[in-house]
Amino acid sequence: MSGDAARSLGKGSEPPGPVPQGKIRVYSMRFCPFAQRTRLVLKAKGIGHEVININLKNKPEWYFQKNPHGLVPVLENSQGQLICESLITCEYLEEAYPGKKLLPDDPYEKACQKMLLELFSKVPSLMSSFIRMQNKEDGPGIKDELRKEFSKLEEALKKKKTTFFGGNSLSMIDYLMWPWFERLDSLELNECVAHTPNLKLWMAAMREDPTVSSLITDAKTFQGFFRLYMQNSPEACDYGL
Ligand SMILES: N[C@@H](CCC(=O)N[C@@H](CS)C(=O)NCC(=O)O)C(=O)O
Repeated sequence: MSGDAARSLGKGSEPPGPVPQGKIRVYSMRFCPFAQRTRLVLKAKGIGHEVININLKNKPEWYFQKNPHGLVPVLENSQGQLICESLITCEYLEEAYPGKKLLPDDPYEKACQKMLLELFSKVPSLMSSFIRMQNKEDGPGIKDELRKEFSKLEEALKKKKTTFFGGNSLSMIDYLMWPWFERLDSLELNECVAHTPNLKLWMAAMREDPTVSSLITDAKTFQGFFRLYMQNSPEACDYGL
């Protein structure tokens, strides 16, 4: 079975066959925020796709032929073309598929989305440091750093006076940032957005979006995954299935 909630493939598994005509495949992992970007864009644009989850703690040998770095996400199309790196996959989907447009045509507006992504760019590594933190005493420092990064995004929203980062409707930049905000609750990092009212309103509006809400994972499940992942358990990627 392939799908968002399919068990992951690990060492010793058979590589999946060619991608059927008219479909695209994403190699993913249920809890990966980078792969979530790609899955959000696939859903938002209504692109017919299949999901193959990879066990990142027990990777299939064949997966390195899809991505020599062994990371998810990777897209594979029916011509056998492979696209890796979450931002590149999202841009590819936007260009290769019609349907709902997620990026503006206007070059300036497009540049604005890229500048916002730059403002956001430290958040993934800060959150990853928080998850991997060995020493609890490092927590307050990382939280301070996150507060600073969220203040920059708060300022951007305040200046723009819109609900979403690209305007009054949701666009690519919102989907690209969302997965890390979804995880704040499970990591008990909500205090880092206590001082950013506009960002909190944005988070609430994001949860209302049908694409976002269809891919939401509850905090308890994330916590179970994080615990096993940090123990390098081969069961981590299938937590809760
Ligand atoms: N820069 C990459 C990062 C992707 C990434 O770090 N994915 C993680 C899972 S969230 C991964 O595949 N980890 C496997 C590993 O580190 O071996 C992107 O944007 O796609």
